[in-house]
Amino acid sequence: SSARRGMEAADGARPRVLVVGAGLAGLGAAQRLSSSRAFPHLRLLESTGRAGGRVCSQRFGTGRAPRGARPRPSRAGAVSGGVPGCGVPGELCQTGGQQAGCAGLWGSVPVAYSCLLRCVPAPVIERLIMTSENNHSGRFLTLPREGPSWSLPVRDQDETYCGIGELCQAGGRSEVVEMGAHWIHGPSKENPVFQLASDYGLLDEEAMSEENQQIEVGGHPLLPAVFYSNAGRVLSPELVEGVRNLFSTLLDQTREFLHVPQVSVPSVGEYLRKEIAQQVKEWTDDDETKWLKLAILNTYFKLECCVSGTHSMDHVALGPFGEYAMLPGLDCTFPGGYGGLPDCMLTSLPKESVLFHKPVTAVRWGGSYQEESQEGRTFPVQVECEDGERFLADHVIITVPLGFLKEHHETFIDPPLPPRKADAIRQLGFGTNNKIFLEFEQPFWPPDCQLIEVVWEDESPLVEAGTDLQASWFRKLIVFLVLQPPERYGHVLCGFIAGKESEYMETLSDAAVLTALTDVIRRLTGNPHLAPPKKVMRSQWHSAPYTRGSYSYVAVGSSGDDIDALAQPLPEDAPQQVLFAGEATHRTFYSTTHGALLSGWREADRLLSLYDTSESHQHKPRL
Ligand code: 6YU
Repeated sequence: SSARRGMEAADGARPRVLVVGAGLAGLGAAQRLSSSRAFPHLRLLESTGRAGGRVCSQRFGTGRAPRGARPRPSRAGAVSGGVPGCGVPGELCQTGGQQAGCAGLWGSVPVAYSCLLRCVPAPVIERLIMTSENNHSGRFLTLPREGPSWSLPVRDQDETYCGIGELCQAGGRSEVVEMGAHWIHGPSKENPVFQLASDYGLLDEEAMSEENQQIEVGGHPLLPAVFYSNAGRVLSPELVEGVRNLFSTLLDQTREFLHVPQVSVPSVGEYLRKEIAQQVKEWTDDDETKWLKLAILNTYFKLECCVSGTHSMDHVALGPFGEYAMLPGLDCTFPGGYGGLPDCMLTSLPKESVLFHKPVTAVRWGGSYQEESQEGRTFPVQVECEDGERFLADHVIITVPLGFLKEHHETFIDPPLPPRKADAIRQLGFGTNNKIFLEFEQPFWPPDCQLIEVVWEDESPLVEAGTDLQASWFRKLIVFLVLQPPERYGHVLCGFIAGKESEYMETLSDAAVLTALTDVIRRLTGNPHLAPPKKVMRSQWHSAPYTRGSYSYVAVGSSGDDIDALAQPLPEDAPQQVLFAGEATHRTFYSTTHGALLSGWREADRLLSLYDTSESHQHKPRL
């Protein structure tokens, strides 16, 4: 009809928007824009084959064969009990098991089990079924998608499904571990990642409890820890506690320089060392205790490097350090994997709008580009991908990591970025923090221990560290989380290692990493015969070509103004053509998932307000 043709013509005239990168920033921007009718022409271009970016859940370990589980033939599919009952016995369920009532209900949300072995809220699955091309193969319903593929439903009526297909063959199973983001930092009302994850039913009851949301821990949750030293002894908890209190008092002081016009030293590291040098003079302990206290302090320096994602705290600017904001709430994890969040966000987007394996190589702006097929209409932006495909648009939201921009911004954006923005990219910090997962047959740590910290007794923050990476890279790995609960994970440690040592570790083979860490653990335990870990897996964020590191920090020589400069769209006057989002563009929540998500929403809102259609503001994400 002519009315329909009219509507199509009106649609054709609507703005075209491209989003580059399907991490939380890109997904957040796309989700918000796609919930508005003002933006029917939305494309999300992602370089890799999956959504999530630095949110990346994978499976690891063989765990324990759960009681009562019989080895079963491998099955690519997964089970949905429909309602009620996802068919996965509570003890096997990734979402917290019976306690959370997973046999069919997640809180009040019916759940099904996906091929990724995650519990997925039923509304998401319904959408998947609606939006995907259904394909029945045997008893499994496979829903093909670009990116993660979903296999669903068909419950084995007469058997109790063990849910862990192929892994059951080995008599064990693997569990979800996080290669990237681990916690929701500050899970409480103001945290949009917490809110969205709660809406999707991805969190357990404890994380969502009011009590949990009110706990304030200043970014450093206390877990029952054991401190091992390289001399093969366990350090006295009293000694460690005293040193920890000293370090956290000093660290709190470093956040007080925000509005101080002139700071006496440029970096957090130098400030801490200056204060420690003062304090040492007043210590009345014997020499051995003094050295031990300094060695423990050195462990805390390395831990802080992991938190800030930097090689050395000497690289982290003192003045702006207090600008990073912390939200209340005891940090929590996703029982079924952090990746459930980007997966859910992805399913809310029109399928054809998301293109995987589409690395963008050039963003041209300020031009006048024309589609061959559509004469007359011109677009200011042209985006070119590695495979040569070009997309024209009115606006592009760039959400690639700062590490990628540092390496490519000179050729990636044309005309080049104004000097103020290019300087911000150069000056802000973007370092590496990696994880190394180790699975043991038997734990060497006590049953109630959730954190293992490593102290090298011959080190001190007041003495320059060695620089021979090959000989000593493993000394930078100073903390292991014990993945909880052991009934679910078996005996798996997650080590954190930051800085150049972490980047060096990425160049080694799995076998070399395993050998080096076996040696370290034998030294820590004083047991030269301790069995090596049976499995190792690690992240390699610095080598990842579309990330080039882990997360941003405000480096010496930069400030929060650089973050704002990075976030500034181009051109400065509306209508803006090139917009910037991503964790490194959030002035107070940089380096976090909630910073990333908020930055994506911020840029989507910028475009929404540009067109300011009353119909366009329906921010509630679609499940
Ligand atoms: C958090 C946590 N967490 C551990 C580790 C890492 C990170 N973070 P993305 O990179 O996700 O997306 C960009 C996409 O663009 C990506 O998919 C690319 O493939 C794509 N792309 C790139 N180039 C492209 C091209 N050319 N064309 C097309 N596509 C392209 N955050 O909240 N809790 O526990 C941790 C942790 C090992 C690596 C983390 C954590 C950081 C988050 O993961 C990260 O910020 C967001 O996921 C980024 O989303 P995005 O969309 O911006 O980019 C005082 C003070 C101290 C400050 N620090 C406090 C500590 C906070 C950090 N804590 C970290 C701790 C851990 C363990």
